[in-house]
Amino acid sequence: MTIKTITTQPFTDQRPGTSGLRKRVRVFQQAHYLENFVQAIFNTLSDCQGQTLVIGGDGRYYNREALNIILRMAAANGVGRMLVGQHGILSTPAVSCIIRKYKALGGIVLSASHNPGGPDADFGIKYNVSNGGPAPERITEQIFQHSLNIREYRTFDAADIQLDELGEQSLGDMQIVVIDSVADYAELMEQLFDFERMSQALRSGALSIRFDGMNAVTGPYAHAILEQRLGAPAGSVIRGTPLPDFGGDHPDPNLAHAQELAALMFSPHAPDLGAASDGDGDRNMILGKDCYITPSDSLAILAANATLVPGYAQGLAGVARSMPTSRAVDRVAETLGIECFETPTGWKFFGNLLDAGRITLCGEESFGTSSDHVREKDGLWAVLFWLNILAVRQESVQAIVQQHWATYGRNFYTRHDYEAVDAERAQALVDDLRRRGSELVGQRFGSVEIDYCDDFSYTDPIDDSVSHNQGLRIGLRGSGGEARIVYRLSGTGTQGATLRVYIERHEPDPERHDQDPQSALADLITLSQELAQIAAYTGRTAPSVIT
Ligand code: VG1
Ligand code: CO
Repeated sequence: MTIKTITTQPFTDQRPGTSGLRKRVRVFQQAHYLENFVQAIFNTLSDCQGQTLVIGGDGRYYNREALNIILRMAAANGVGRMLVGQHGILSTPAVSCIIRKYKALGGIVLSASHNPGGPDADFGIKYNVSNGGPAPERITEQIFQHSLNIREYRTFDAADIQLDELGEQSLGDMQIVVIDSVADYAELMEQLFDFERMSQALRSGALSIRFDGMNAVTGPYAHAILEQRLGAPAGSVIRGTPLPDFGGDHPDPNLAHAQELAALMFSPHAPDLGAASDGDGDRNMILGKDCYITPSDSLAILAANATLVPGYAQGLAGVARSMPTSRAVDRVAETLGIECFETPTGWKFFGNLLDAGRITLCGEESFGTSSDHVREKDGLWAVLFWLNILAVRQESVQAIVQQHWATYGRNFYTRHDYEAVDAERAQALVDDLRRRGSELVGQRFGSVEIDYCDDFSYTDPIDDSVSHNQGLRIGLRGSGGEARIVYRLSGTGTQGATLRVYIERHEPDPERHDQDPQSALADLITLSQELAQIAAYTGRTAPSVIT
């Protein structure tokens, strides 16, 4: 076995997006493509000699091949030890947990999250740093710069690595340890939640759950935690085996893609809690009998009920939400008298606040919620949090959300995505709206008036780093409570551009809480299309996905 240095040419499109580098599988399969990016990571980590790294993926097509390539390159780059999930499987929150627990230098997550998998679908790679969280922009930018200048990469001449049996092996001077994918994560969950109480409720039938693993990575975690440890009856976890193509479905936990679960939850046989997670296990969708909880509301409700859960019984230091997330949690923070931060989209922006102990809970409207227990969003954690609250309060999900709205008012919320539109046209739409922003202020449209229009910039309160152009915010006042429309372009898509439009209005009056968000927000939805001239720029008269 020898180290080889391979000559290569740079690719120009390896700038990491909102969450790592995501491309079509066929792009990654081009000669040297994955290798270049991985070498760019090693070049950025000049200090990986003799260090420990964690690696695993969501089991999608190309997971094993990529793992073998990366392990050989790690050995050739002087890494001391690689902790690898058995069968190459680790959920994103599990990678974060393991990096922290074993004090690794960092980790590599192989996933394109909720994007479909298979030879004609998507693959992705993301580097996480020693706090367990996604690399901050400063580091992803360095990786990109290295990728533009790369001329060679290092690899090891060796046979494929055995990933199915637990235990140690070596590759040159590097040690490879195949670890149980679930054990460390499950142990952490046991420290945070009241497993005894939840288990009693589930075993006695007082509480019931249906969890949809969407044929993706959370299946093994959900089987082990919900069914084996907590004693939920067999069958409580559906689609619980990770498949390379996720069974041909989008592993995206929303009402459109978790149809079987959604149908059950709106039927007479609905269990108390319905939930789903995404491809890599960091997202969650929460449903009750006949009710769907908006992720923004879920964050607010977890914050308001946190002290019912042992791991958070001491109260919260503060909370944070991504900018487009509804402001429901802001109201809870105000009542609790704690800080609430508004960060750009993407989990990497929560890392500093969590490390500094300024926040305990944080979340995004895109079905992401988590706390300071790891540095990633965590799907199953959110489900256990809800389960713990239900076991303590012994009320339905619907009763809990209605009481929450009665106390804080309801933030009606929806996100409209215009997917796979022409990238230049989408950028022109945003640029044009930004230019017209100041003229719009003070203008009336029907019953609302534009209060402000800005392009969101964020200064990190811990390290003062600044991120510009994070989305256009339009604030509105007028009939109903304060309202907001936000526009931004996705940083995770792999085809053309995706325009995301986020629409929100606060409604204090409980008499008006029982409306469908699409009708409660109908006037703002129309306004969102007109203000940005969406049809003229994209040729689309309706969004492709509504969540
Ligand atoms: C989307 C979401 C964002 C999330 C990101 C990664 O990004 O909007 O909130 O952090 O996906 O989530 P964008 O740039 O496409 O809007 V995951 O579960 O795909 O890693
Ligand atoms: Co994900």
